Amino acid sequence: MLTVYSEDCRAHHGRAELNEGQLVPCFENPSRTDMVLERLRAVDLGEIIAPRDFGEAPIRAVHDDGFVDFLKTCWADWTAAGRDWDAIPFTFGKRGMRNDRVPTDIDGRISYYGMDAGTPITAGTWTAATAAANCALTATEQVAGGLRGAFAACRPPGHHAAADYYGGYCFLNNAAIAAQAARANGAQRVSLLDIDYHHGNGTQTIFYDRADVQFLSLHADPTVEYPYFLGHADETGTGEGEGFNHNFPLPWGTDWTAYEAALSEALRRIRGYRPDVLVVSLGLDTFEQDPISKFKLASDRYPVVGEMLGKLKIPTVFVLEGGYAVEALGVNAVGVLQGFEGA
Ligand code: OKP
Ligand code: ZN
Repeated sequence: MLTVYSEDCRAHHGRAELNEGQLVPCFENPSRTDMVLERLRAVDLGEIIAPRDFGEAPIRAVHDDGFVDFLKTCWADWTAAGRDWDAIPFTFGKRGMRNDRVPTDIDGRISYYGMDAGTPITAGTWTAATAAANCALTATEQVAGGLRGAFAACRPPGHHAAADYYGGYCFLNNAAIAAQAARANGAQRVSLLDIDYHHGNGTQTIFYDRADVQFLSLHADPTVEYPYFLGHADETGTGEGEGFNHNFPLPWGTDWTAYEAALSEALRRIRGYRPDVLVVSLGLDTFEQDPISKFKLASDRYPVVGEMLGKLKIPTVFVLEGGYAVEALGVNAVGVLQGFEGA
C-alpha cells in the first residue's frame, strides 16, 4: 500500500498537556509517526511518498476562514505577548454566555477557538497541521486516480477538530478534508468510518446536515469518556443529513467480541449506502495497552479489522488518528493495512 508522509508532521511538538489535573508530557508527539514509519519500512509495505501542497482551498472548504486565520497567526500573536512557551486556552464560553463573539485579545481568541486545555499550540503547529492535511489530500488523490487503498501516516490527528474549533490534539480535520476532496474529485457518496477510541465529534459536526458524506463512529461512550459532549447513539443527523450519522458508543472494557459486533453493523450500513470512496479515521487507541484508553483489543485483532474493511471492496483512504502506546503503534497501524491488502 502507498503511504504518504511528511517530515513536517514532526514540527508540532507540545511540551505538556493538562491531564487529570497535572501537566504531563504530551501523549501525542512526533515519536508516534516515527514508529509507524519504522514499521512500514520493516515490513516493506510499499512506497512512501511526500505529499503534494494543495494550498489552503481544500482546508477552507471544510474549516471557517476566521478559524483558519487564527490557527495560522496564533503563534505569532502569542509570542508577541512576550511568551515563548506553548499556547493553551484558559477559559471556555459556557451556556448563556456570549460565546458566539470572537474576542480580540489572544487569550480570548484562543479560548474562543479551543475546546480543551490538552492541546497546546506551538511554533510548528500550523506547519505540521497543514502537512498532515496535505498527506490526507495526497492519499485521496491517489485513490481517486485508481489505487485501491492509500495511507496518510500523518499527525497531528484531526477528528476532534470541527469547522471552527480545535482540541483533542487535533487542529485541522484531515479525514474530513479528505472526504470533502473526494467529493470534489467526483465521488458522489463518501463514507467516513471513525474507529479511533474517542468519538470524532469534529467530523460528525462538519457533516451532520449532509447526505453526501455518511459518518459512522465506534468509540467509548461519551457519558464516561472524552469528548463527553457528543457521540451518543441518538445523534442521527439533521435536515438532509438525517439518517446519515451513526454512533456506536461502547462501554469501558469493550473486548473484541462486542467490538466486532458493532464494527460488523457499521460495515453493513456502509454497504447499504454504496459509497464510491471510504475514508477511515484510523485510531489505534482501542489497543488494550493504550495509556489513556479503556478498550481491550489485542494486537492480533488489527489485521482482522483491516480484512473486514478490505472485504467491502471500496477504494479506501486511511488517515491516522490516535494511538498512544507508541511501542506498539507501528505494529497495530500497519497490521490494519496488511489485513486490508490481504482481503
Ligand atoms: C485524541 B484522539 C485522558 C485525557 C484525554 C484528550 C484525549 C484526546 C484524544 N485523561 N485527553 O481521539 O486520539
Ligand atoms: Zn483517540
